[in-house]
Amino acid sequence: QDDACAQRIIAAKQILGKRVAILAHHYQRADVYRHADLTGDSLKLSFLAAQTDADYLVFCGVHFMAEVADILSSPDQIAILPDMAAGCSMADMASLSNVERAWREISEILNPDETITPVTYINSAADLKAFCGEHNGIVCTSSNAGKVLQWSFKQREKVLFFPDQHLGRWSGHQLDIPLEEMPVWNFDEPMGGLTPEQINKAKILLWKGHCSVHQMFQPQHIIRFRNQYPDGFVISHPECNYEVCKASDYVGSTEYIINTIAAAESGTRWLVGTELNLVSRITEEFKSQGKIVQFMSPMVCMCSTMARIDPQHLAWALENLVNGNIVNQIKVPIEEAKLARLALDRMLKIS
Ligand code: CIZ
Ligand code: SF4
Repeated sequence: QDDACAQRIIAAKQILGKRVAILAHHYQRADVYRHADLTGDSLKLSFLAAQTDADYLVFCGVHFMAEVADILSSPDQIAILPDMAAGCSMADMASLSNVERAWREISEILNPDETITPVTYINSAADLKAFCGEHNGIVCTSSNAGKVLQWSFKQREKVLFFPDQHLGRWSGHQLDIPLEEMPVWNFDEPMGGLTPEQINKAKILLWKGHCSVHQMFQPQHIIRFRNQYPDGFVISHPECNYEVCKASDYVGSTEYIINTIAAAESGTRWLVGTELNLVSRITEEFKSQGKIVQFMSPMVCMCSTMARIDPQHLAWALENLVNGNIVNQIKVPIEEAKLARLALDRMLKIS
């Protein structure tokens, strides 16, 4: 059955030719990833999407990535997400209404538009990127969060960082901001559950959001590895919690993780704290170079929402294109896209 599906995908691709580009994120499952024309992290994929002449960008990733591809590509290109249920649980932890409420509540004690730069991780809905565009804020990725924070502090004294508290905390820590100046804004409570003193003192207000995949990695996984392999290296994604990042030798985005291990010497051993599909793929890839790459957790940590993009959905979306039907198009409303583009362009300019 798997084979039959793969054959359908290959056949549809052959008919569509250069009219279609299949993009796959690093976290994508192997049976989908193998059909990709372009691969990378969300930002790299969006750039690649904007550069191709393909009419249809079939995005094998999650919803916010297809939105960014739609925003950055030309107006006549069409972004398609093979399964609309492929969301990002972290992105869902920040909604426009909750962020707007935070902005209103903060304005009871200080003028947020004069004192706060809103920064949204690329893992967020387009309307939040638009909010940042409108309020002189900016987007960041896991590759450029530090640079984006530095830019933000040049604009205003404070940052509201959403949705990922861990990326915000780690990036702030890298800039020597003390943890007590980075309180978490709990949107379930009035005033984020913070006192006016805490808000006044804060350099970064972190959002109560996290990645359900990366939260599974724990410091004891690293301790166990180091006891067993004292010469081994530990590399983690900044969506991991602070203790895990602190205990790692290297912390960075998926592109950074891949490039760092690629540049390492043969014979080295690596413990990697990020999504399982990516780690399994590079374990195989680097084996031939004599590098041992192992997954950080004893549990299976996969991005289950991204895994919804399976060969069946991909085949279905492609065959519809063959028949002249566009299914599951991701189209960000024009005004929202314009504002989101502002916040994205600010990031692209400094990174
Ligand atoms: O931006 C991306 O693609 C994500 C989700 C992670 C990363 O570090 O590349
Ligand atoms: Fe979202 Fe986590 Fe999946 Fe990344 S791994 S897309 S942050 S749920």
